[in-house]
Amino acid sequence: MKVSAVIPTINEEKTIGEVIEGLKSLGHEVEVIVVDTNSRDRTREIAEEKGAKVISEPKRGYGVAYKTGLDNITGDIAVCLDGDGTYPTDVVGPLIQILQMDEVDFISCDRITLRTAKNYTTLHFVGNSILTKSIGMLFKVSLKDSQSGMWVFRADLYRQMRNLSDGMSFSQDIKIEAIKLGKFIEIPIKYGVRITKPKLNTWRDGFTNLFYVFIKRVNNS
Ligand SMILES: Nc1nc2c(ncn2[C@@H]2O[C@H](COP(=O)(O)OP(=O)(O)OP(=O)(O)O)[C@@H](O)[C@H]2O)c(=O)[nH]1
Ligand SMILES: [Mg+2]
Repeated sequence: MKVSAVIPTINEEKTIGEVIEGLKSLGHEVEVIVVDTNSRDRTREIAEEKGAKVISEPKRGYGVAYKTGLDNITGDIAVCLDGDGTYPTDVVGPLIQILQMDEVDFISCDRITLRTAKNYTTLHFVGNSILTKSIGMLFKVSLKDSQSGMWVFRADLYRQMRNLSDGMSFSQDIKIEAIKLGKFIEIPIKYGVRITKPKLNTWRDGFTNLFYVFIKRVNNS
């Protein structure tokens, strides 16, 4: 069984090395693919030094980067997470075990259950709750964290997914598709504090994601 990790990056030189090291020390055969969009720092060089394959994706978009990365994986199990060091790599091994044992197809890591005021601001919590509840109502699903950016899943499931956004709303779309196509669960994880500048724009991306919840609902009907 082979594991493929995909990490989208823009200027993550401070943290990308530790994320790759964490994934490489899991004890599985792990292919790490970093999809980089025009970083002006040493992200690409560091990723290569740490043994990742770097794909340059000049077109901006979190979803664009993930589609490019996931189209290139060769493993049976995909692991996706940020390059900013906020998601824990040490839980990936157990998550893979759960995926194998329980015949689960898609695990999304939930940051809300164990959130603290420090790692998840009230503003983000309120925005996330509005999005998560809207998705819950429109798709009749029960979710804790619709915006989590860490997932472990069967690569085959991804190949069946349709209508995934190019922007930040890729994150909610991939969960909606996974719930539709397979056995989906959420597992609480401890989220870290971002030490560098986020690419996410809270208000712009919050409203855009809400808009795309409705677009997804129309596309799925
Ligand atoms: N290749 C690529 N990577 C991106 C793009 N936008 C964001 N990223 C990366 O995707 C990951 C998620 O972006 P973040 O800025 O951390 O967004 P977030 O996790 O929702 O928000 P924070 O809470 O601020 O961390 C990071 O590793 C970014 O570097 C993009 O357009 N292209
Ligand atoms: Mg992040």
